Amino acid sequence: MKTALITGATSGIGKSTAYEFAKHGINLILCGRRQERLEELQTELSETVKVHTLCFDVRDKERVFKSIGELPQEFSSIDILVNNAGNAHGLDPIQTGNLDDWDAMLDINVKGLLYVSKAVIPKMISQKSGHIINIGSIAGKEVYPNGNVYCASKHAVDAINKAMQIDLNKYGIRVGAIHPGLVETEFSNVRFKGDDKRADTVYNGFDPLQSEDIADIIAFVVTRPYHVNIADLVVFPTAQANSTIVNKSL
Ligand code: NDP
Ligand code: 8X3
Repeated sequence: MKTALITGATSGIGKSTAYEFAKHGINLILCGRRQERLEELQTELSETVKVHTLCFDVRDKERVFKSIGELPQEFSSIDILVNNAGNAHGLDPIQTGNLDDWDAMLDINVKGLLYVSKAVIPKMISQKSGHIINIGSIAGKEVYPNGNVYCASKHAVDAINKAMQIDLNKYGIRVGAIHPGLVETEFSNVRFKGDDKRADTVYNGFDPLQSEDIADIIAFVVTRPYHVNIADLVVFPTAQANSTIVNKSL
């Protein structure tokens, strides 16, 4: 039985991936900051697979390394890492951007992903196998108005994904990124700091992706034969052509 560590498992894409992996019999290490949500997931998913939860902020270097370094024996070898934790904070032009938002996006989406990866990779190297899925974004392939620092953080994820593919190649570790377009999750509620009305407008008038759509793809990616590595995948809702063109008349 395989074990997967999923960051950002308390909501959206990470949460749906936890449910999808459980259906495939994959044991779970679920991470996030919201302890209550982690407990709810543990109660529910433990009926199907073994579940361990880790409550930490990915920005907290020490907690990240301690938590992953001190995993109980039955969870200590990790076959799959889903680097999913992340968010956009704000949507402002570069000249008026909020410095705390910038710090949050770069510290969580980029540095947090690096810390978790550095804590997990030695385990995969010693096992001579492993699979890292980096959740990027279309914002890591294009830049859109007012997306500036979020786009920079996701371009960094795209670069880190490619770098991991090169550096980990000799260890037989699979590395790939999935870059979704618009997925209806708590993403926009976080981006607009709890302004739920504004968040809803992002997904109104068309059929956006749901977190289950991405989870389904992640499950497909990790269930391919070991010689198959899906390296880089962009996924849009049908109504979306790129970051700025969304057909709301369908
Ligand atoms: P959600 O807001 O629903 O989920 C974000 C998850 O990240 C939560 O589980 C949250 O958990 C976790 N998280 C956020 N900050 C931290 C932190 N500092 N430390 C630990 N965990 C953290 O959004 P999505 O599911 O949509 O986002 C998941 C990923 O998908 C992100 O990387 C996002 O950039 C990417 N993405 C999203 C798209 C979309 O349109 N929704 C499109 C393309 C990419 P908690 O608060 O409990 O810590
Ligand atoms: C999330 C998709 O277009 O809001 O990464 O940046 S977008």
